[in-house]
Amino acid sequence: MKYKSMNWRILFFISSIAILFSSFPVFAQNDYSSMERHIKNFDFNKRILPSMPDKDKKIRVIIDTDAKNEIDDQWAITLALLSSERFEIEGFVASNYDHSHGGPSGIEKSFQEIELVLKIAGFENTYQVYKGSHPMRYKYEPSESEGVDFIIKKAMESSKADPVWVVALGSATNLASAYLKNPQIKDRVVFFWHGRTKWPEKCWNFNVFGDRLAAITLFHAPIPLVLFDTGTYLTCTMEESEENIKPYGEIGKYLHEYRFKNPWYMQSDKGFFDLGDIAALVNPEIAYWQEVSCPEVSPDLSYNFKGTKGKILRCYHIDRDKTFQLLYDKLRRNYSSEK
Ligand SMILES: [Ca+2]
Repeated sequence: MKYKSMNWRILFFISSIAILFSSFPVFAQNDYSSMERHIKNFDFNKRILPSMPDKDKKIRVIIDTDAKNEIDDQWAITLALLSSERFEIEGFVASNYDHSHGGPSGIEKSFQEIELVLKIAGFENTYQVYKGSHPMRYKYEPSESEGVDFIIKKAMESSKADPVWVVALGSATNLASAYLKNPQIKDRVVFFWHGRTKWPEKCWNFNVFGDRLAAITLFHAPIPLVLFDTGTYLTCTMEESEENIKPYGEIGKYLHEYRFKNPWYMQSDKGFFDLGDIAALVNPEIAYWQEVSCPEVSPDLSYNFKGTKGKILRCYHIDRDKTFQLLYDKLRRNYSSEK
């Protein structure tokens, strides 16, 4: 009887210890520390340097966009939708953005805007749209969301020979988080990110400010990266969009008339930055590319070229007229009968 009572006490003691440990994030901390070691100890000579596939080759893309941020993402999404000869679109992820009408509600607004553009352009219920994550809290901790899980899922279905291209037109949160949650994706993806930074001085742009930790992760982790780093001059006058955008379908009308929502959107020096990313992907021949040493990014966002992070591909210029012409031609071809 005495022994039986002792056994129960021992069992109770062991159970209590197990419960105590399971209530602390011991393993999460180990994951966090091992991720830091994993990145710091990686041989960056082995970082995959992406190359742009010939324009005749089809590529699978996920489009990650802060669609409601301002005005250019809607134009970019439309060009992507009308480029089925180039893109097999796997789906969309709505990303965060941080200004007065975004912040905590930015992801939901981006999600609604993607759905709206798909509907107006005639692609309702054609593609999956997922909500992305709020900005990261810590350097090596992924910010979780269904959008991040979708990127991981599609990446793990892909291969080194046929990677999925994750095209990010907003902050880098979902890309960085997908990598941090499952580093195995690095051999199965190409991350194509709209940086438009102050190269070679500073990693300085609205998309960087939206999630600095995520932006820095794209440079510091062994991810195949294309940095779209140009496009400020991708401007379009009201007269030009009235002639070449507005007449073509409901979507053309929407894209043009959206400009009336804000005096800034109507200005002739307003850039349609993200249109450049999609145009460069549709036809890499209208853009200019360079293989560059990947810099480290300091906490003050200055670039430091130490030769420690391998190489990335950088788009440093794109032809303005050819960029817009791609969209104009496709709108005309697809919606002329609705004129
Ligand atoms: Ca954007």
